[in-house]
Amino acid sequence: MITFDVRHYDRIGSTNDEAMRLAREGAAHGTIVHADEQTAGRGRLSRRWLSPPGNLYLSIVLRPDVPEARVVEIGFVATLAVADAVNALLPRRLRATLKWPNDVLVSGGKIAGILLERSDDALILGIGLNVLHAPTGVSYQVSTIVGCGGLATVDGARERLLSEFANWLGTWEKEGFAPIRTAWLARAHPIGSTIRARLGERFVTGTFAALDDDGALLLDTAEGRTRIVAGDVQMA
Ligand code: BT5
Repeated sequence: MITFDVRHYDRIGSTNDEAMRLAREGAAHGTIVHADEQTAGRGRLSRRWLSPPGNLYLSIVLRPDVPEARVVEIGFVATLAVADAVNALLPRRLRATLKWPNDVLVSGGKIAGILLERSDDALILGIGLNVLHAPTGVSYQVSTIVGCGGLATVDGARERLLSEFANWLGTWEKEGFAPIRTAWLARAHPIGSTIRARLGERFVTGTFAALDDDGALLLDTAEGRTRIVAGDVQMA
């Protein structure tokens, strides 16, 4: 079972950048950078992650013993951990739903973001979770734990998230991707949902057919079955 060594910072540029720096200095598997506030929080594809005080921002140094092709599976492990932590903190009538690949939504709003990056021989798993503060100026709907009627402090959310992550990571290490895939599907948009995906410069619309054995999205479109390995999708 992974053990965590949490390093806390009041304010930092990006916890992923600091975790990368520590990883280059040899930081161990399970080293965590947690900041109260980020001034240069990052999303995927150079997008910004708005990071005012009141939410959870952390990055975990991971040194898993798996081939490069399986690294993407860790994003799904993290997504499940976030979803289960969020569910534990929300009132029972509300549940987190997942959108491929790593979005966690509550009441249609994005409550968390996951950014998995490589740093030489380590992986850096960055997680942002909106606990108290819903940032404004975001182009789509945003949710927070407290805004959805949940009860949580940032430190309480961190403890819950890390315990869920340790459990799901242990399952993945022992049993591989199959149980992760099954659990992800149970919390995600149903098979048959209409999804619009960006493929480079163009968009395709199709119905969700399956999550492939390696985490790729399988869509049934007018052009036949399409396999999407990376990118953004919207529910149409
Ligand atoms: C993500 O990117 O969802 C990954 C975000 C990862 C953030 C964590 S925080 C700790 C660690 N350190 C970092 O520097 N980053 C990681 P993406 O799918 O590209 O979504 C980014 C988009 O989400 C932005 O373009 C905004 O529209 C929206 N957004 C920005 N801040 C948000 C927030 N706090 N809550 C919800 N949506 C937000």
